Amino acid sequence: MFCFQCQQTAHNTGCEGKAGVCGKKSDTANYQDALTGALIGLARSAKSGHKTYDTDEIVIKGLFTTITNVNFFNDTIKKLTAKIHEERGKINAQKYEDYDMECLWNDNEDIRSLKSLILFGLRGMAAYAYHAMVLGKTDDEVNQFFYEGLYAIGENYDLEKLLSLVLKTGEINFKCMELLDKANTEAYGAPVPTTVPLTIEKGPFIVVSGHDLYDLKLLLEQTKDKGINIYTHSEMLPAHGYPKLKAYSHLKGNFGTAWQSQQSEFHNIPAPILFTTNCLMPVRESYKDRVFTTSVVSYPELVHIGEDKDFTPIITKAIECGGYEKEMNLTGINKGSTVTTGFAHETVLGVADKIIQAVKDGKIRHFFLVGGCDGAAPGRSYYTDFVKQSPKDTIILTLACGKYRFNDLDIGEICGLPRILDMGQCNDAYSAIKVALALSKVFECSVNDLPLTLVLSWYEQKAVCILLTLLYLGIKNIYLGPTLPAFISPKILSILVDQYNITPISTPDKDLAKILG
Ligand code: FSO
Ligand code: SF4
Repeated sequence: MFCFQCQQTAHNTGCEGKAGVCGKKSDTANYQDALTGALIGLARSAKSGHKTYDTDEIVIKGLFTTITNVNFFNDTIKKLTAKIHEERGKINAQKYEDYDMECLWNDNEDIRSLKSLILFGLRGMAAYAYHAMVLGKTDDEVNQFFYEGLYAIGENYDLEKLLSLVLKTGEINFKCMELLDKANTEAYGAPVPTTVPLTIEKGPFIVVSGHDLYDLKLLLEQTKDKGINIYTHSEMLPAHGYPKLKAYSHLKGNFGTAWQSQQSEFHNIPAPILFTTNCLMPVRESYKDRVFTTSVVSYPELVHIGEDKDFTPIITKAIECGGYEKEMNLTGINKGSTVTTGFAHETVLGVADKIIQAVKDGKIRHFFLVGGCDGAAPGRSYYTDFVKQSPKDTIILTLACGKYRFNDLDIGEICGLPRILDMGQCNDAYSAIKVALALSKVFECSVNDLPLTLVLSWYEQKAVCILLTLLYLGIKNIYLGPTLPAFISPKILSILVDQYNITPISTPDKDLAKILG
């Protein structure tokens, strides 16, 4: 096996041998490579063939399946690969070969770097396209680009051509995030500021993890009036801000913190957990019988909820487990007992006048977007310290699971606004971009001249496509950590540093002094 697609890759060079740091075994990694090679074969076939909605769906599912911490089950990966081959035959009578991923892993390091940026960006974007697709929203330009990008990986393109495709991945991902934002807000309403308890009430409950709001909505419907409470976990937290999800009185609060703490937080939990997407970690014995998967997530021996979305096995398990006997105060990592969410673009832009006046009056000196993914690397305490040390006249915008490092801190308010504003899941980077673009219009300057700095943490491939979107939009001076991606070669890094001034994080004091100085 060879895999270097995520931040925790071994020695920051690549996972090899019997298993990856995430627990993905070598045979699973090899099956995932075969699946990706088959998708490139399908893209070749689509070039002169006639792809359909089914083809798009298979491509999106296939790419999503290979994201870090999504699928650990060889059977489902092999079945999906067989479906891709079948589809290839359906859309084009001529037989196109699969691509051998070894060619990519052994290519010249700069070509490999650019092709990896495209491939990993496509994987991240596929997750967003998938969530929009289940809500009935698709976009031809987005779907078409999956084929263009996959096709390019199998071709001998030069650096210049690949670099332009890297930026195009960012451009199309912006459209894809916009599509998902539209899908979510049309289905569930625009998020509103909401306080979310971290306490768990007594009695049966179900924990829902991942990003898929549609799965959550279906589960809320099926558990209505059954005496079972529902708690979000990790990236599902922002669901509490959506009016049509908030309306369910049994959507009670949030369980636990970020994904990488699940093995200890789920230890002996008296309730089942549903994983709708990543980040699923290797499942421990103490809660193995209570983990359920759905959609593209799967793991050997766990019960998988199929396309009929009949959650009866989880409901039965919740009643069997019974929940806690009394209310449990499971506080956040900084010991806070509530968190807030729901500060998406509509809400923030709704108080734009107030924000603009506060900037003009010198009451808000600077905005930081401290967001991205969390992970187990020790260096990630940087983000907690950064927020703790940020001056009182600064606002912290945040999104994705990296927020758990600080979202339960009480760092006060400015002009009636909390200093920490949670804009949502990772895909809600769209909200942050919308706010930044709106502010740049008001202040008649470029986004790069706003009193705004992006301090980002990355872990998996959704962060890659978001980073590419920011680069496509010409956003400079991004601080990135906890380490730089192993798949970016020194030459490609120097291009990114020259053109965009991407800066690795150092220490909170030094970075704050540099930014505010
Ligand atoms: Fe986190 Fe996992 Fe949302 Fe990722 S839960 S790490 S970037 O899946 O997608 O932020
Ligand atoms: Fe390693 Fe990350 Fe790949 Fe898992 S997904 S095998 S941890 S690089």
